[in-house]
Amino acid sequence: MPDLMTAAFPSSFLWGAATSAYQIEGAVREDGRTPSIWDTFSHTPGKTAGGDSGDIAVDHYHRYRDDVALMADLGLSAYRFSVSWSRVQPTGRGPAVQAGLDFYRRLVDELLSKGIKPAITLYHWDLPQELEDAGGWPERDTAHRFAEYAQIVGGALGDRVENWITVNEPWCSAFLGYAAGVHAPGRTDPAASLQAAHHLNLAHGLGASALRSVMPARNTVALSLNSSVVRPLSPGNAEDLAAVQKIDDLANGVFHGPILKGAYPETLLAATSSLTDWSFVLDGDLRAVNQPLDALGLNYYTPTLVSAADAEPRGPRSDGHGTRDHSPWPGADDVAFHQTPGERTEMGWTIDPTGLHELIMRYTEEAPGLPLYVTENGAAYDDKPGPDGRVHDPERIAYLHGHLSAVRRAIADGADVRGYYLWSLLDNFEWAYGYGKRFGAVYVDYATLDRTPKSSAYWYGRAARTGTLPEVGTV
Ligand code: PNW
Repeated sequence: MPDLMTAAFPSSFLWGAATSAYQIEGAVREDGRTPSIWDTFSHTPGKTAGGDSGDIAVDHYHRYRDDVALMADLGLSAYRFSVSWSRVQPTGRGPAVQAGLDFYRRLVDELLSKGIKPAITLYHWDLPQELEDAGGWPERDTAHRFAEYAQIVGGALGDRVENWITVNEPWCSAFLGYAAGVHAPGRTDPAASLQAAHHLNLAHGLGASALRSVMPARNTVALSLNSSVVRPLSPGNAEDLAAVQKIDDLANGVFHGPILKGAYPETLLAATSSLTDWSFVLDGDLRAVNQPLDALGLNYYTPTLVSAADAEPRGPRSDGHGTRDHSPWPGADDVAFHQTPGERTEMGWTIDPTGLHELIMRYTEEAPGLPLYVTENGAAYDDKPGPDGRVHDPERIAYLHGHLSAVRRAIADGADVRGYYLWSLLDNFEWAYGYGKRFGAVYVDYATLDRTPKSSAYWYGRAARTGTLPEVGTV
């Protein structure tokens, strides 16, 4: 029996990296692109650290060839990126802008020429501002507009891109964007955030149908969820277990309920009944949302630790999302969030690879036969070039080694995990945190925009080329 830690991954396993349009492209006013909600939000004083915006980001729009060459040099076999909706459809509706589509076609062709398999995310949080002005995600029509956009992009690139993801982390869009207000569009309306969540589900369903109507049948359609692993502070305490149920519904069930099972969890409907009667869920919606998926993407960073809120706090509290006045958890004021013990990354997120194993096994049980991808996993550290100009990031190597080992263990336990996309290829615009948090395997000098692969990039590249995990400390 080979040692599990050194045992090879399946030979077809995809070793990828991931990015998103607004976080890397820049060129926000070029070739007909119009503002998205993230342009508006980041230009609103006080919304992002240091007033940072994606105006220039890492200039990937102009440097995509170099970035693809970097991936090829490292030996990656897949790349997940997102399309900027307002580059393709500036008003969020109507005919496409050819220059916008051409950029993505050039990028895809560059990837294919280097043997790197592209995966397209259609929506990674950058709603065209015009659609927000018309009501945004709480407005039902936005889901129909998304389906139209999906059809345009699928029609243009479906002949050469096999793997498609409709929406990325709808939890962040709905609840950080419309309840907590820490992400664009910065609204703080709990009832509207639940409506937004439903319309994101509907967008996924209508978008998946639209994609399938224009693409070859061999292509796969998935979505990426930042499914939380929610754990009780005191596993023997019934009130803490009720808190777990509540947060699990709001983090996971609100999406995988309708998408995988065709219904919202009864416990979710009950827990939010004082905020909404869910009458925005119309006849036929659940059928549109609950259509067969070809794969599911899981994004995982850290577990969530909760208890019932009681008068005397038990230990340090955190909801993992920084301090905020408004909660991203509608109807869960009776839940307290705690810091999971253990070492943390620069985001303050506790490092716990067992959570990734748990998450994969959960979906292996709940959705038997559904292929899984880890569509994001990674860590932010305070990276700096050393005197030799190199960037050493042993903490990130340890993080990746731990989480990839968890993936390997899940595969050994019977999970059908087809690939892993490291977040992120490059240091980039980390949303409300601006450029202060570096998630890249490749370091970006923000003064010159020069790219320098960190030691983790070489470590990961070796894993990709050999299909096994190099020992930590060997690059
Ligand atoms: C994900 N949370 O964001 C996104 O898909 C990426 O664009 C992002 O850069 C990356 O993870 C790192 O943050 C998240 O508050 C943002 O739970 C916030 C949360 C989760 C994921």
